[in-house]
Amino acid sequence: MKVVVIQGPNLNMLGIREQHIYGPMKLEQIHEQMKKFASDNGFEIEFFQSNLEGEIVDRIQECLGDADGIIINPAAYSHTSIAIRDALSAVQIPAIEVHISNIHAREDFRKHSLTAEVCAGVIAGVGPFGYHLAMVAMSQILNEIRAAREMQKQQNA
Ligand code: CA2
Repeated sequence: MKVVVIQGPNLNMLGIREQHIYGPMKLEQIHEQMKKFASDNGFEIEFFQSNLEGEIVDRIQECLGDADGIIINPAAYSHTSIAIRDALSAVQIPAIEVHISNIHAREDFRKHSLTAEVCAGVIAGVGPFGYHLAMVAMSQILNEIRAAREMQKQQNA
């Protein structure tokens, strides 16, 4: 089974600027930890970061028929992008949204996420550890999907 991790605009700057908000960890370090979790738990993982809304929409669409789960931090697009929300909704692949900061404790414009409403779950405010929690949640979801497929196979046999 495969999980695709999608990182939105400016997250490539993690660990370089604004460490008081987002901490000292670089995106590559976060991804290394996720890679280890995936290999320990027997699933494939791919990473994608873009600063462009359309590229994120394209990457979500490419998940169709290819990925079993999506972990996404749409960053600022969480609060503005109907296009990313529609793409997540269209592919019907379980997605977990991650926010490093607690968006509910920040400016009003960050408190609402258009994309979170079409995700299976949301994790916010626990720093980069949120990506680990998303992996734990996703592996649970994938196990449930696997078990449901097995059951279906047995019923069809
Ligand atoms: O808390 C999060 O993960 C956010 O998705 C991060 C976004 C922000 O617009 C959302 O409201 C909450 C911003 C990502 C920008 O990341 C930077 C990292 C280092 C330096 C500058 C920006």
